[in-house]
Amino acid sequence: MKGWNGRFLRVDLTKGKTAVQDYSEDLARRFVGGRGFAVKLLWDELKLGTDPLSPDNMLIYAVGPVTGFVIPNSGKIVVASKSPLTGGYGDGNLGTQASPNLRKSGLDAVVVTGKAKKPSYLLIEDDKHEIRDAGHLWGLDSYKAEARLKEEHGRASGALLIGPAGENLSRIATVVSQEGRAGGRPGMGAVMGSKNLKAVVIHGTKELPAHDPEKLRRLGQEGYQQILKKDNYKWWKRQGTMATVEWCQEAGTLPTYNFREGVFDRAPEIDGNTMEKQVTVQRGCPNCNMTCGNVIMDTEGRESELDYENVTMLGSNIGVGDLKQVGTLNRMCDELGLDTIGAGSCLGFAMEAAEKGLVDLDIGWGDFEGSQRLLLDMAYMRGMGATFGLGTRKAAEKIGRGAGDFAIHVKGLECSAYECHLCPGMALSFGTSPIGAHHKDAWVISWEISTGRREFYDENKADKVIEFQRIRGGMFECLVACRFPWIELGFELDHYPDYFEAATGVKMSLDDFWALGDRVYALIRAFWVREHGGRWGREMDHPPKRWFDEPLTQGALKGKHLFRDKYDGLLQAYYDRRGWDDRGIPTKATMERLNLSREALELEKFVKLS
Ligand code: PTT
Ligand code: SF4
Repeated sequence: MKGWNGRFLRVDLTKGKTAVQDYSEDLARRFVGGRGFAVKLLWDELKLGTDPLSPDNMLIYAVGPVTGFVIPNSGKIVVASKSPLTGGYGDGNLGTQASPNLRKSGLDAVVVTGKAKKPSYLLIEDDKHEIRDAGHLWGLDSYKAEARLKEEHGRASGALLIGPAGENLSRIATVVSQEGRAGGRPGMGAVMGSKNLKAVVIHGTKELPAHDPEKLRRLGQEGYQQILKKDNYKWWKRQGTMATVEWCQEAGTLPTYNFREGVFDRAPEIDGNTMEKQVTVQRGCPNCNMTCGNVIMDTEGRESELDYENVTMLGSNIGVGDLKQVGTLNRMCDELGLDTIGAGSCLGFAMEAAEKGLVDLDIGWGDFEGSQRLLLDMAYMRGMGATFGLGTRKAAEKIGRGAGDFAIHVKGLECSAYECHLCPGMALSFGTSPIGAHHKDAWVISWEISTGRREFYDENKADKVIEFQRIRGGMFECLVACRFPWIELGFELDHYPDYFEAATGVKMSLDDFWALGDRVYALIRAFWVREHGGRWGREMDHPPKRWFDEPLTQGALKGKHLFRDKYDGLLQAYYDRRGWDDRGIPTKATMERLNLSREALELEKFVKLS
C-alpha cells in the first residue's frame, strides 16, 4: 500500500507496552483514514458501556493518506474517543507538527488504552516508541509543558498535550498543541488525563511513501499557487475566521448572552476590524500558505491566537466587549487546555443561572474577573467549577429547577458560535452533527442566509446539510486535510481525489468520497445507538430548547424562533435522504448498501432495524 503507511502503534499504558500493528488493505479502502479509522476501531474494539474515563476507553490519534505530504493544508490530525462529555462518539481535528511527524515515523494512527501508574508521556521517534515519566510536566500549563518537551526533544518534534483541565478531568478539556491550536472538543483532553497521559511527542524522519511522488509534488505546488491567486486570499489573510464576527452581527446570528440574542451592542469592539489593528503576528498549521492564526497581545501583554469561535464564545456570549480581555480568556483556555466553545458556553450558562438565582455564584454578564476565576475553577474542577466543568448538560442536571431550559447543547456537546433562532438549516446541522453540536461537519449558515432564509423550512436545507456533511465530515476528516482552502477560498474539491490518487494509486471519484462519508456517518450513528443500548429517538437530534421556546427580543430578528413541528419535518426529510428510519437509525438496507453488512448484524443485537 503506497500513500498509507499501513501501520498503527498500539500503546497499553497499564502494561507499559507498545506494539506496531499492520492494518488491512480492506480497512484502508473502506475507511481511508482519520475519522474513518477512528470510528471503525471504536466500533470493533471498544467494550460496550465503557466508562469514557476508565482505562478501557480507547484514545485514537489518526491521520490520513494525504496528511504530511507537501500539498495544501495537510498538517492536521484527528483525535477521537468515546466522549466523557456526551457518552457517544467524539472527535476533533487540529493542526500540529505532530501530524506530519506521525506520518514520517511510519505510522497512520496511535491507539492508546489503559492507564499509566504515574504521569507519563509517549515518545515516538521513528521506530523508537517509549512511555516516559512525566512527573516534571504534570501540573504545568500546556505552554510550559510544550516548551520543556521541545527543549528535550528538539524543535522539529511535534507535541499533543493537555493542560491542568485534562489532568483534572474537566469534561470540556481539549487537546492542545503549538500554543494556540486545539482539538477534541468532546472532552478528549479529559480522556488523556484519565490515562495519566500528559503528552504525545513525535519526531519522524522517514520518507513518506507515495504512489507517484513526482506528480504529487507537482500537484502540491500548483495547488499552493492557485490558492495564492484566489480572489478572497488577501481578505482571508487580513482577518481569517475573525471576519465572521462582522458577518454574524449583521445577520443577527452572533451568540449573545448565552444564545438569548443574536446581536451584541459591543460587537465592533471584538470583531475582525478591531483585531486587524492589534495583530502582531500570524501563525498556522504545517503545510499551509493561508496561515489564519491571528495573534494579539492580551491584557497581560501575552500572546493570544484568536479565531471566530473563541472570540464570540468568550466575548459576546458572556457579554465581554473588549478584545484584549477576550484575548486573556482565550489564552487562559489554551494554557489550561479548556475548549473555548465549551468554556464560553459554560460561563454563559453559569451567568444566567446566577442571574436567575439558581446558584450561589458571584458572577454577572460581562464580568471579566469573575470569568477568569470560573475558568480556573472549571479547569481544576473545584468549587462551583466542579459543576460547570462537567459541561452544560450535566451541570443543568445537577442544578435542576429548570436549568436545562437554557443549557445550550445537543447530545451534551455545547453549540458552537452560531445563533439559530432563525436558521433551521444550521439548527439541523447542529442537531445531526455526529459528535453533538459542532459546526464543523456542516457549516450551512452562510448558504442558508444568503439563499434561503425566507423559505424557512425548505427541504433543500436537508440536502445541503447532507452535502456538506459528506464533504467536510466525510472527505476532509478521512483524508485529514484542512477544509479552509475549499470553504473559504473556493479551492476546487476536484483537487482532492487527484491528491489521493497520486498518494495511494487508488482512484476514488468525488461520488466515492460521498459514499465514504455516508458509511462513516452510518457507523458513527450505529455507535451512538449501540452505546444507548438501542434506546434512541429523534429527539436526540433536536437543537436546544431555547431556540424553539424563547423568541429573540432584540435586533431585526426580534420575535423570531424555531418551530418544533416544522423542524421535525426537516429532520424527517434528512432521515429520508440518508436512508435512516423515523428514529434516526440507519435501515438494514442502508447499512448493506454502504458495505456495512457485518456491522448491521452487530447493531441488530441491540435494536430491531427497519
Ligand atoms: C474546533 C473548535 C474551533 S473550530 C475553534 S475556532 W474554528 C476553537 N478553537 C480553540 C482554540 O483555539 N483553543 C482552545 N483552547 N479551544 C478551542 N476550541 C474550539 O475548537 C482550527 C481551524 C478552525 S478555527 C476551524 S473552524 C477549522 N476546523 C477544521 C476541522 O474541524 N476539520 C478540518 N479538516 N479542517 C479544519 N480546519 C479549520 O481549523 P475541534 P486548529 Mg481545532 C486555539 O478541533 O475539536 O474540532 O474544535 O484545530 O489547528 O486550532 O485549527 O473558527
Ligand atoms: Fe491551519 Fe488555518 Fe492553514 Fe487551515 S487555513 S491549515 S486552520 S492555518
